[in-house]
Amino acid sequence: MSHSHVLRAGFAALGLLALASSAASAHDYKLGDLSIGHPWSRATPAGARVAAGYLSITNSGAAPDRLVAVESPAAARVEIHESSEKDGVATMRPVEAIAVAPGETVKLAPGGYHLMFMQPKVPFKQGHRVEGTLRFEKAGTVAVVFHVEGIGAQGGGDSGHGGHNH
Ligand SMILES: [Cu+2]
Repeated sequence: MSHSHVLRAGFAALGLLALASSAASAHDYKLGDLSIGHPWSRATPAGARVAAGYLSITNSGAAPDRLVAVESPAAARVEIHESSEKDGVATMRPVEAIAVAPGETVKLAPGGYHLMFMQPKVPFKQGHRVEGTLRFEKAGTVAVVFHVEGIGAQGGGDSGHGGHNH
């Protein structure tokens, strides 16, 4: 077994896949009437106690659903947060769930709803793949992979400037 295989096995045990994915996969997920678009995260500085997670949820069905829980082997736990700004101060608080109405797309993005990986087991580095499981009240669970982008990333994979090629 080569050194790099040993390293990969270690990352996999933490839910972090250090593999280069094949180019330009669509990177979205289907669960019943829900589609999950482009889960991504931001690289964290060494010693960071939290890492963020972002994605979009589209409900093409006729009934509302709610994202109620997220799990990941890469962190002690994952919380659902909402950021807001009050008097020029950015704050965030945990929320119990994120509702997605029929026909609606909800984006988890910097400055709004996001997932918070609490106590990541290793720093998230650009190029890492972080496994997670999303649990919806009605649709059930779906496994997704978060692509870790650079520290300054704003989620360019959805905005169409050159596409998402890692
Ligand atoms: Cu947060």
